[in-house]
Amino acid sequence: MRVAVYLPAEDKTQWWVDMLQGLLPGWDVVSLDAAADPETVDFAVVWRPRTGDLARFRNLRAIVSIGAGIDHVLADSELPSDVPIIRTVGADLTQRMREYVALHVLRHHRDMPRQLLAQAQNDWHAIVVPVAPNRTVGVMGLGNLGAAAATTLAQLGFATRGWSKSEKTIDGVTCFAGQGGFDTFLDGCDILVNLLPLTDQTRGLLNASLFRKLPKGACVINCARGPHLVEDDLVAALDSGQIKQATLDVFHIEPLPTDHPFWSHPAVTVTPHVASQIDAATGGRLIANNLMTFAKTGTCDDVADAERGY
Ligand code: NDP
Ligand code: OXD
Repeated sequence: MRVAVYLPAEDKTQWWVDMLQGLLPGWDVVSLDAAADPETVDFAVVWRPRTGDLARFRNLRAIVSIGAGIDHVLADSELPSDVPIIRTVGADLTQRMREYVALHVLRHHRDMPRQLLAQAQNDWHAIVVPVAPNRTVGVMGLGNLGAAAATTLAQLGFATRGWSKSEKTIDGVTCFAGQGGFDTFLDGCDILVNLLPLTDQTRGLLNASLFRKLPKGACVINCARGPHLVEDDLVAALDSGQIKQATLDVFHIEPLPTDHPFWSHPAVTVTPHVASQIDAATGGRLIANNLMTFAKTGTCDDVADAERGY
């Protein structure tokens, strides 16, 4: 079997080539750019491939996304449409996202930004906040990551809601579904967490109309994809006080340009797409296992539904 690997950073590509080669003895793992005889390549393992990268492999059996999202693969307008896309997911990724969401929800809940501001002014300023059961947190997207994050928040005691496309039942979480449940889900959410995949239906969903449906002073955490957010709408909502604070892990352009206003906005916390970065060794093992299963059986657990976009 031949595997072609691509990540935007050349040194990272070589690192992944070497690691996967070690995990797939007897296979031939090469960098996508160095893949001679493209028609002999069986699998591509990619993060943010360039337009046309995958079309030249005419006999691909599957494409592996080095990540949970497949939007970065589907963004290629020349993508061969009939090749299955395999996500990279697992307990490591879920655990990391639980930690990130818990950290930032608690931070907003306990008003840490204001507490740190008081410290910077040598101000012994006790901020008393409601207890978690009196704070409503909503999680948009109840897949692998959203369901785990919502469960963690419920275990911490928050009044937790979730929203997904289809109906769900999750212990301790009040679940809403579809467009019909959207406004009721948002109404009263003090802290909103986005864990939706990026699709035509979800692009731009974090916008002025949504912010108006939240209580005044709500906080927003976007740890899914940058284009879910209409950036100017967030800045306007922060400036008017409709939204009190935002934590943003993902952006339209990554790395976030050094002159982007989010870097210095007093109500924005920026993290560099690290909410849940699978460690490469764990990711490599997951990918190698999926490739071996797919090569043997023609499928594996983590095949995404490219038509619905996740
Ligand atoms: P899943 O595919 O497992 O779950 C997606 C969830 O979103 C499902 O519950 C689905 O509903 C729901 N959904 C999709 N479309 C809609 C819609 N139009 N309306 C309402 N609900 C919808 O995804 P994961 O949990 O694995 O990952 C979510 C996203 O997180 C990824 O796509 C990626 O973009 C992002 N991510 C970010 C990381 C980071 O470090 N910042 C790391 C990893 C992922 P249903 O169940 O009914 O189909
Ligand atoms: C992913 C990511 O999709 O890291 O896994 O964003």
